[in-house]
Amino acid sequence: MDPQEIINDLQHLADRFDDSVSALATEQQIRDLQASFLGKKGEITILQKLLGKLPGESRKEVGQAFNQAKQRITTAAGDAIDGLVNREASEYLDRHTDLTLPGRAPRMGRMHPITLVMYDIVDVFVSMGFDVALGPEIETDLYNFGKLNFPDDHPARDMQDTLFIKEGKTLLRTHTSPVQIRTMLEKPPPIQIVAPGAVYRRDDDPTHSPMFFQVEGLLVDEGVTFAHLKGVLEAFLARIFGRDVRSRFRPSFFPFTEPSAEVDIECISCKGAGCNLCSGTGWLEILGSGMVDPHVLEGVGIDPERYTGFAFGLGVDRIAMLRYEGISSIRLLYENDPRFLEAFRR
Ligand code: FA5
Repeated sequence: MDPQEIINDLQHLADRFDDSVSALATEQQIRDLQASFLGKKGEITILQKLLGKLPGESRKEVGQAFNQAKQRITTAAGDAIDGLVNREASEYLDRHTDLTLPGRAPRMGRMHPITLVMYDIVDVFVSMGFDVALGPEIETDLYNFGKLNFPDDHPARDMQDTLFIKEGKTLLRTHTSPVQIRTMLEKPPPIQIVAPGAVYRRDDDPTHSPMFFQVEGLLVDEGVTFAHLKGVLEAFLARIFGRDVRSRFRPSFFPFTEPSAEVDIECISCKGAGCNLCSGTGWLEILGSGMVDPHVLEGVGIDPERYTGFAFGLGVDRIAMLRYEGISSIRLLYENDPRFLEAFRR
């Protein structure tokens, strides 16, 4: 047989495959057609048996033509099957997609109630001219206690059950007051800062959490008096709880302030009559404050004869619980149950 004739036949076979495959409607039909060309008894397989009878010099050329024809048929069969699958998929989507259905809104994240309250608190002080200062949560014993006038063996150190990292050296800060020390060591007066952040204590009950948030305030300048402290805090309480909230300053003790006062507001639940929330007292404690102790000023190189200052530290969680009445346990603020958090939209 003439080698050129075989090459022509192969081309015609591949063309015929192309023509026939485009009319087929199922994958099985395509596979059957492919087998009738390339299978054991397929037309190309039978033709290939002639290859051995060809003169040696033309075998190579004809062999290549066989390979090309087989390749064309295999590729065309694959393409035809892909086309069928795509067509079926888009027909399925056409049948089952209802473009008139409303879309599904993505779930939006929102700010945590503690963050919301913390921002509100900081905003009030910033509007009064305070700058924001930050400090590390892993603190030295020296800044958390020593420089704040807690003597080594003073029982005041036990007042705040401390989570030590290295006893006597490093710890998780128990309050935001060390930011006072860092700020005063960094720059001379006038100083007017608020320091928000997380603090840690060995505390765990419905109103105390092992990790909670405080906002510290510090103002140091010439001629600062207790009247300034009272004025700033009363203005702050009016902004956060409303103009008519009653407050009282109660004498207290902190090693780093003298005199010291804790500030209570009239119970927002019973309006002073006495209830469970205020343990029957009619008042709720929300912050500690006082005039910066002259020893503390001296310890950071500020002349206490020239400068005086006031400081305060408030519990953000406590304010959040009062603000959003109905938060009965501080733990709710830290469990991060989405059903609880979704209630605080803004
Ligand atoms: C202090 O931490 C002082 N550093 C505050 C201070 C600053 C006084 C500057 C004077 C000058 P105290 O331990 O009372 O003080 O804590 C302050 C507030 O933090 C409390 O009024 C309370 O609202 C809140 N608080 C204390 N412990 C917890 C706790 N475990 N969980 C949640 N809130 C707490």
